[in-house]
Amino acid sequence: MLAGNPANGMFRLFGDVNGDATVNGLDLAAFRTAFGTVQGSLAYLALLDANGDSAINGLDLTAFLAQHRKRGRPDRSPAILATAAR
Ligand SMILES: [Ca+2]
Ligand SMILES: [Ca+2]
Repeated sequence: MLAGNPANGMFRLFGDVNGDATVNGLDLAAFRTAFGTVQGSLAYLALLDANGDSAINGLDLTAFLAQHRKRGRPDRSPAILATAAR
């Protein structure tokens, strides 16, 4: 399996549930749904389990909030988009 990283475009920012390369309110809503679940629960999302302990809890919330409002792909930064629009 090919490992994800920014260079091959397969990198996903932690907390980016919907894959739009930004961690924002939409992802927070998904996090809230998964919060308090454990592996095996329908609402459990492994990609939100920051520390890999098979539970989505406060430790993962701390990691999620650290990512909030971050963008995952440098080529989508506003400065690059402004340059491309010229
Ligand atoms: Ca997102
Ligand atoms: Ca966890």
